[in-house]
Amino acid sequence: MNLKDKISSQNTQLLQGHERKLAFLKSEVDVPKDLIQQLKDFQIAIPSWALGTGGTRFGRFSGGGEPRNLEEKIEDVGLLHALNQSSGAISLHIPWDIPKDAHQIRNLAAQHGLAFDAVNSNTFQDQPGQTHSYKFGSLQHSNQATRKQAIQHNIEVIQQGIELGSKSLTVWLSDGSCFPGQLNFRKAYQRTVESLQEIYAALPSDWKLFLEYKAYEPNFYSTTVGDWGQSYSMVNKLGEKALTLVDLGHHLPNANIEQIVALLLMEGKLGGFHFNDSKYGDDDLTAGSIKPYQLFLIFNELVEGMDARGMNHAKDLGWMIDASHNVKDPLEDLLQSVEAIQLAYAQALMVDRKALELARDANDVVACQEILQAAFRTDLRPLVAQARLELGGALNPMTLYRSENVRGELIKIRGEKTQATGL
Ligand code: RM4
Ligand code: MN
Ligand code: MN
Repeated sequence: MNLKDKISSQNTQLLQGHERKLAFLKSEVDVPKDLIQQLKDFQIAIPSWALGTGGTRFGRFSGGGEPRNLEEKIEDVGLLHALNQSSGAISLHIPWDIPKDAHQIRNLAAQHGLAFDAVNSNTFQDQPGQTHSYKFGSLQHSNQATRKQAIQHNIEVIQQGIELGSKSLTVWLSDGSCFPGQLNFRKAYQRTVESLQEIYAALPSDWKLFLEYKAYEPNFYSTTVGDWGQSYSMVNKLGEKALTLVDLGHHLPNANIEQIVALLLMEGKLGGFHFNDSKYGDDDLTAGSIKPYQLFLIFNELVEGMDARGMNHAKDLGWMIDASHNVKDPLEDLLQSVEAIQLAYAQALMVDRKALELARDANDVVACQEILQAAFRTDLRPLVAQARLELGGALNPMTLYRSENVRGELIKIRGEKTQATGL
């Protein structure tokens, strides 16, 4: 039996229970009439570097059956998409994943219903045969030839992306310093902007450049694009195709990410997201696993802010997961993340915005909390399942993945000892 048949046979078995839960939910709350369609339109890109087991500097414990090449990574994302119909794009990190034959890779992805999301450059590691080292930075480097090399790499990544049909470049820099005194902050900033300007000049007219910030790691004293303010001031200097990218794990503890998102959106400078969750720093844990309320609050601002600007929820921002799976099966982890993101989005769509604005105007703080939490605490899983069902996905992707022993089958084909490129 192929996967499609397995999905429909599971759906037949689960249908009655699902319909009962959905009918109950609809009898309890008003579901906006476009909500299911909005969920169906919302696709979340999967990073090519998160399909294998992740590690820390202390070790890496593979679960086996990891994709051995780009083709197998595309198959994995295709599998996720077949199950949830919401992972319809893959994002490549170059040079971890360089398509040998872009045409053939594009066709393979299309067979799985996948598009290519942002391409990501890598100037945080030295590559074999590279002339200049990035040990002391890339776009900020004191040596002009090193900067040139890093700029050239980004331009090459854009060219790879054009062949794949990508429409955006994500730049994340590890540039910064590890000790006080090491860096002239002003010069590092200016060099970085000048380097980014050269990259920006190579961007096709219908492309976007996302500049991702991160507070620390691998540099531990300063990071040259360390927070949203630094990214925002740089993208403003570059031009309208340059936007800030928010990775949820890249803030200092307790940062109010929802407020950052609201303001960047208001200024027209929010480009996209890297979803994950964290307890401490860039932990790259499953989205919604630690702070699901924060994820909802972020989506609450996103929905409000995008509607205020008349934006298309599904298309006008880049939606991507950026995670690392150290103890879970990567595919199971990604299924959980996608579902958590969809749930947070659905909850945000359920917020009674008129009532919330009235309560705000009346300074009725209690009512404001009641309204938000009414949406957050309602179990909306039947709505997400319904969207999947209507798209031909599985009512319960996780149980199907497990009952069909998908990982076991992948291990049979790929082996126990495979190691995917990536984190
Ligand atoms: C960074 C950042 C980037 C990702 C790399 C692998 O912390 O999140 O988006 O490309 O990790
Ligand atoms: Mn990221
Ligand atoms: Mn990160």
